Amino acid sequence: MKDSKFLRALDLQKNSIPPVWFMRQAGRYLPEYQAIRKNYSNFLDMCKQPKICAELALQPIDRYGLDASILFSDILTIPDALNLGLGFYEGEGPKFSNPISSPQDIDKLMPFDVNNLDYVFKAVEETKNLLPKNIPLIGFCGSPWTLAAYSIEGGGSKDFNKTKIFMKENPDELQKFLEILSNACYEYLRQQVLSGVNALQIFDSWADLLVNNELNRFSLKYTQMLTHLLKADPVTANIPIILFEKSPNKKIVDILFEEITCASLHWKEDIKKVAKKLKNKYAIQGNLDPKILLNSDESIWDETQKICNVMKDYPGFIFNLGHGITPDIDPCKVQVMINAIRQ
Ligand code: 1CP
Repeated sequence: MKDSKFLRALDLQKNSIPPVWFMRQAGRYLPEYQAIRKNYSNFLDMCKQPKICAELALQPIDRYGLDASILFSDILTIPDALNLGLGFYEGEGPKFSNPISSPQDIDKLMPFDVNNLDYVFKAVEETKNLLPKNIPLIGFCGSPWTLAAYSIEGGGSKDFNKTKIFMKENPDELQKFLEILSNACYEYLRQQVLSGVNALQIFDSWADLLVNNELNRFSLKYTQMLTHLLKADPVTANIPIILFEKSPNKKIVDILFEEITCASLHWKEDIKKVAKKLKNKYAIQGNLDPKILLNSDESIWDETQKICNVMKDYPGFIFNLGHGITPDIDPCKVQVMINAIRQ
């Protein structure tokens, strides 16, 4: 794909106008998404319809002319494929009917079969068919740690207390589970690449639950196991990898490792400081605080331009939010941000 500003940035090249896409760009803040979503009581049933997923992935591309598309799916498809029984029902987040409650549950897990996620790979193919030829598609997965946290907790949570207790009481079994998840993520991403994705993003959305050496021991070690597998495989070796760590207790510059192409910065990171350390080594994606999109147009314009100005000479900059967009954002405010980037 020759004409992609996004892929050029991942190749550490400068673009006169930075490419832009944003985390959770398809989803609940868009009325066109809600119009389709209302036909499904369980969100996962919608994710299992490849043609619908393709249509949803295209919605923000059609509306805003973004420079990259992200597969419409969810990170929790892997624990669902391990038979943990995922459902998303009215007014609730994700819930597992069969969570990991004890070390025995890990021993009893059925082997991961990537074919159970065929609906995702079909969604990749359908999305590629609809996308303009110069717009790349990003595939993704959750980090092994983040997937383990949801699997043990049985769904979303403010504090993930069950997970923290499980980690303290059963660290060896947890590591066994993390290894299973690392291999599953590898097979999952490999198949996404075979189906047509052009880049990969790993979401470590619960990195901030881990303190001190726990971050290395339970998260980064397994993300790295995953990226080693990807780099050792000729199918995936040359696919750029973007890493998002949500507000880890360490700075991103102290966490990154060789296999990563691009750091997706959380909004709490100081992009100017990070850019100084990462220049010519890693691409950077980020990092407007999504809450800024609740402010006045002037404020959105100023904050967006601030980031663009800091990054204007950085080889490999991709404009993004510092975490996913939230359902309370007015889609018109997103347009203000995009205009400020492209002005
Ligand atoms: O009710 C609804 O309409 C479902 C809302 C929704 C959507 C639109 C969920 C449930 N998932 C998604 C799609 C999704 N999820 C995408 C593709 C859309 C896009 O980005 O354009 C992606 C990339 C994700 C990734 C995802 N899912 C993450 C990582 C990113 C992040 O925000 O940190 C996480 C943590 C999830 C879990 C999840 N799925 C859905 C919800 C509400 C949640 C969060 C649960 C929680 O912790 O409370």
